[in-house]
Amino acid sequence: MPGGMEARARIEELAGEAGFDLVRFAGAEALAGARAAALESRAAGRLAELHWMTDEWIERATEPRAFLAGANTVVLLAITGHAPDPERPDDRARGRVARYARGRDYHRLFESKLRRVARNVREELGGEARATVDYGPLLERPLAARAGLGWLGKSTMLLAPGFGPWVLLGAIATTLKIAPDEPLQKTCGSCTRCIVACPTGAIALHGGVLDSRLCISYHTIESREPIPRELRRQFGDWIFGCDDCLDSCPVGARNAASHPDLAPATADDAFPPLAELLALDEAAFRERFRGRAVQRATRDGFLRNVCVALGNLGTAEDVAALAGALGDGAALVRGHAAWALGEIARRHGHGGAVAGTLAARLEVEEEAWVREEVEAALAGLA
Ligand code: B12
Ligand code: SF4
Ligand code: SF4
Repeated sequence: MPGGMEARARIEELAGEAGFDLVRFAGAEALAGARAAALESRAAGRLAELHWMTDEWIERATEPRAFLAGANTVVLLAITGHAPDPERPDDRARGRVARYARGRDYHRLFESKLRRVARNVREELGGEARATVDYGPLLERPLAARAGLGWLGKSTMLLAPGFGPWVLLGAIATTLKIAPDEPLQKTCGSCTRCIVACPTGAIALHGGVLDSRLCISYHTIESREPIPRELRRQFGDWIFGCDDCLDSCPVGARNAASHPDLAPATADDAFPPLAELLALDEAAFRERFRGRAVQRATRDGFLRNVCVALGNLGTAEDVAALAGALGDGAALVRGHAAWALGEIARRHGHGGAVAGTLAARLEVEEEAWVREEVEAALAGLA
């Protein structure tokens, strides 16, 4: 079985042909430090309700040999995605989608590229090879740090020299023995910009630790629950993910290079007009976001996010759409629509009309949590 420099050079070539921007190699030993840190985060509740991230998942995700028996090397592959914002029309209330999710779903992009490289590793180089991206069972950031692809920043993002946090990661474990790259001797130094920029204080003051319970990205993408009322105003216009800690990072900030397969976003992809999104039923949601990462939020979760953004930015123009959402089939949407109506009325007046709409809902609403949201909104208008 060929290994060493020959295999390394061929894998670099295959990765380049598949369209990866960066490739580095790590040894496949267990990630003991990351395992301890992740288990501690889970025990402390900082992984929130990521149900799939059990202790067993963490044990496996920090043991490349559980992912691929006999693994000797993990190849880390990255593409860069820092497309600049399209111009934001100033016509009506618009939300904001995290940059990575504005175009084609990068998971699909990675899956086909990684599969191609892994197949070639098996067929040409004769090693076993297994690929994974994001939701697969390997912790990618600590592996990428081990491979010297970047360093772990205070935002918890992996920062790659020249690109900063604007890299997405995938990995291929292989039985081939390839000399690993060295970790970088770099740190964030005295910089604290991401900690200051985070609207909800989700990053620990000393950096390097994230509390998902406070993270906008967690709530708008992963959580299927109500967004805690005390956090909603901090969400601003984010409706899927959040880039505030990435945008604040000076590393790679001036490099707007983006992978050609991540299509440049249109204004409506990056900043969708909010009110019209409330009209999406299940089928229309699937159609509107076909092949996009936004689907992960689910229709009800996404409309919940839209309501929160409207509560933060909406005007009298948006009251009719929210009043409609107050009758939505999903309690999650109805409850957040009530909150948003209360916020708009508080900011823009129209308290009387909104109070009437909310009171009418209370007459028919049966869900206890939604009733509580409607009552809280009414109390705010009293
Ligand atoms: C769960 C998850 C989330 C969760 C939790 C994130 C978190 N920070 O824990 C939520 C939903 C909040 C999230 C948000 C985002 N995510 Co995310 N997420 C993941 C996922 C699936 C697992 C990460 C995880 O297990 N976190 C738990 C913590 C405990 O582990 P960790 O952060 O990976 O590793 C830490 C510890 O191990 C510790 N550590 C490591 N070694 C050592 C050694 C010692 C001694 C010690 C003490 C500690 C230590 O430091 C690491 C960094 O803090 C990965 C993909 C993957 N399979 O790895 C993507 C991933 C991390 N996410 C990614 C992205 C792009 C994002 C967002 C930018 C999306 C967005 N725009 O909204 C945000 C950024 C938020 C942020 N500041 O991290 C990218 C990050 C790329 C990069 N350059 O870092 C990844 C790698 C996906 C990918 N395939 O590219 N994400
Ligand atoms: S993604 Fe947003 S909310 Fe989460 S840590 Fe970064 S800035 Fe804070
Ligand atoms: S903003 Fe500063 S502290 Fe935060 S990750 Fe970037 S360099 Fe590190």
